[in-house]
Amino acid sequence: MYDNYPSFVLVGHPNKGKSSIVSTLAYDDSVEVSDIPGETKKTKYHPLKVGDKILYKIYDTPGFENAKRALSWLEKNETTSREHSKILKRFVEENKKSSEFKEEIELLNPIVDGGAIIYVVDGSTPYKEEYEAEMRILSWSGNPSMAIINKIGNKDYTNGWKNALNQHFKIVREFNPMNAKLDEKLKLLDAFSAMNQDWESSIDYAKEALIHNNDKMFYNTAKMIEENIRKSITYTVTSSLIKTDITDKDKINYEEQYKKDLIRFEKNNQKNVQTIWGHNRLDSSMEKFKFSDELFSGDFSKDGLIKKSFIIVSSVASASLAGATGFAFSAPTSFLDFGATTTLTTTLSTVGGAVVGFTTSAIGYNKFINSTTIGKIFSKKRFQVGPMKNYNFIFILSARAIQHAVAISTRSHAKRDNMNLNTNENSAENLFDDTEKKELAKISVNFRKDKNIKKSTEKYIEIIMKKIKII
Ligand SMILES: Nc1nc2c(ncn2[C@@H]2O[C@H](COP(=O)(O)OP(=O)(O)OP(=O)(O)O)[C@@H](O)[C@H]2O)c(=O)[nH]1
Ligand SMILES: [Mg+2]
Repeated sequence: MYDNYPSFVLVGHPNKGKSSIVSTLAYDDSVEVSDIPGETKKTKYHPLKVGDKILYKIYDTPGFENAKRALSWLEKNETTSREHSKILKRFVEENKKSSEFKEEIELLNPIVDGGAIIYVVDGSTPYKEEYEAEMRILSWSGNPSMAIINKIGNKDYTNGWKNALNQHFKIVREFNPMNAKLDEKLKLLDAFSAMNQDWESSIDYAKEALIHNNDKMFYNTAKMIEENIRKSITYTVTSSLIKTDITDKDKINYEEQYKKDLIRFEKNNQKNVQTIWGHNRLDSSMEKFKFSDELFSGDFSKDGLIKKSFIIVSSVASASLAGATGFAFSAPTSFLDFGATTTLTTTLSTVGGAVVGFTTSAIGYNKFINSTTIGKIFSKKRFQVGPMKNYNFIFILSARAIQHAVAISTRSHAKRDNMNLNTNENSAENLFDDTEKKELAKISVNFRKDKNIKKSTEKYIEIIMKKIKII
């Protein structure tokens, strides 16, 4: 049945971390994990696939419920030990419909089909004789097998367990699904492959695929962060209506819109990064980005490169003569520094006769070009919030994205709690060295000016990769 790929079946007592181990090995946070014993009711498998090719399957099974009685059934029907695997098959066949051995049948199904046994125990609770029946039942299959000691609590009974497990299993390994890094997962796969030489090439290939996949996830994360940073740095909110007067209320609304959008972009980016890492169910939160003065008053530079005052709002306006020259020029725009408040400026664009009003940001970011013929009205106003001109913005946004990405990429898929990240805005100060700060400041300008985008993007991704790929 399992012709060219191995199947590994995680079995054991209820509540010992079988599903947690499956979760972390399969990079899947949808596996049912719970502190209530008996959470897993049905056997489920998780294939590791590269393209369409299955490299191995991992089975998550319910814990034993009636091991002692199941063993008596087997012993009652025992003929010779050579017949053990046949009798185990018969046990599964004949008790399929019984409610007494529901869990046993579920967990033995993939084993009688030839799956390798991975027996999971908790090293923080002592070995007791009741486990003996489970191990003996498993040995009746004659299948390749090994044991994993997962230390759930703080107490340590590992040595006692080792003594007992060594009687039944040639391979005994310690593994903690809550904090196992890639390296430890690869080592566990080596142990899997040691159960049967025929699986070596399949497992080697799987290991390579996991390493490759891991690199790819880091790259995709950095790319995702880059896209969001670029979008955020260049983002503007522009009034859609040209009015003669913009009230203070309007100004606040545009400003609020701008802030809300940036926060939304960041949240979306975090969701995307979580998806890259297979944390699809994770409910994460991060302290909100604060658009405070203090945040932007920090000086991140050694040589004044970044020491510039903060502008959240750039005034935008342009006047242009409609006609032969088209949008011949854009009027010089003043940049106003607002240390404390974010303010909107209004600008006037008047040209006698027919007026074409359009906006463009003075720093050359020309994405927003909107022309409206207004007829004979002489003066009209347009409002724009953004793009963020403060140099600190790229550091702070990047540091937040890095903090989140590291938390996600190191998070075990076995965890089921929410993730709440507290932020320390000053961490941006220490996260980057001087060279990186200069590079980031340059990248920030390039992004805003829509200049050297390819090179800036590559450089930015390189810096982010260096910061997130810490394992
Ligand atoms: N701290 C800690 N908790 C763990 C560890 N492994 C499992 N747990 C917790 O132990 C509980 C049981 O884990 P599961 O993975 O659901 O156990 P199971 O063996 O699949 O349980 P059943 O499906 O009920 O047989 C869950 O609350 C897990 O979060 C560990 O290594 N450390
Ligand atoms: Mg389970």
